[in-house]
Amino acid sequence: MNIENKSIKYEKNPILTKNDVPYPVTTVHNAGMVKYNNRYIMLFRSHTHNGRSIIGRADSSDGFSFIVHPEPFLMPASDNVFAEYEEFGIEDLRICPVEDKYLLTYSAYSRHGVRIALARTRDFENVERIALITQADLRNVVIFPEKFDGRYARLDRPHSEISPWSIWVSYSPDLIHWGDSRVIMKPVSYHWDEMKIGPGAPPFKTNKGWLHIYHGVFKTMAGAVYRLGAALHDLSDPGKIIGIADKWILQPDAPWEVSGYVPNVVFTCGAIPEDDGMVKIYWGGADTVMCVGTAVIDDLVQLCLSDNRPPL
Ligand code: M1P
Repeated sequence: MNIENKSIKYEKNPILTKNDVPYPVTTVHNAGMVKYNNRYIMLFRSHTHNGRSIIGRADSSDGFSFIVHPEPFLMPASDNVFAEYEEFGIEDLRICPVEDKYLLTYSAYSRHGVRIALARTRDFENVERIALITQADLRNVVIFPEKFDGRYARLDRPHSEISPWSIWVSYSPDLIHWGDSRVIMKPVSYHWDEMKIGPGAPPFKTNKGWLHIYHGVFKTMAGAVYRLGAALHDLSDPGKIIGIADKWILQPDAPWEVSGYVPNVVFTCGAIPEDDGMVKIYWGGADTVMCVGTAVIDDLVQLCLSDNRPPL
């Protein structure tokens, strides 16, 4: 299956389902991804039987065949301030390699709304929760791997009633206090991402800019369709967008993407660039299973540069 004739969906998708999980869950989707000690680590979201989500871990030597750990990786917190804000579950974790550690950002759901929690690990065995780094009504936060003029940078996605949900950039001196926020990328009317957009995989460096795979949503009479797109950010100024591919790079068309817990969804939280110039893109299909595909990084960069749409 082609992604704009530039890349392929893996022929043995889905690569992980609830049947691969040794504890009771109803879905496996929207996983954060990283290559650590030459192994691929997947931190995936699962709905449990009460409808609330937890995070599991699966490992692989090739990025395609994964074995799930016997116990969940992260459960909603049971004490301190995190317990109050994770009461309804934790979702859509991203793994952001920053300096010598891995920052984990995930959606924390509670009676107060959804906000983003930040945790950190060095070894994927011990996880330390650091802080709740947004107020309510924010999802999908990815942190850039490097600092810019001494500050960390992130892409985030506040909810709004008067504007389609858009991608913003924010900065922080310490990863805990964030500000200097501004909108950098908005949905485009009557376009595949016209309803809302959101940060997807943590951006990775290419020689032309930071490549960011994001999701965009189009509303139809039969519901919303979630697709993936590509955007290129300036290497020294992540708030500056160099180009956004006009066409989507991936859309739901396999049976397990078209039908499932939420139909017509491909949603990414992780992509792994490889030394051979390829990138493995991972996505949840229909909020139910995990899938993978590969693309040539230079092809995605060219799509952003040569056939682009306005950021705002
Ligand atoms: O059901 C599709 C997706 O819906 C939400 O996406 P967004 O953040 O754009 O609103 C999230 O709940 C996501 O987990 C889910 O895959």
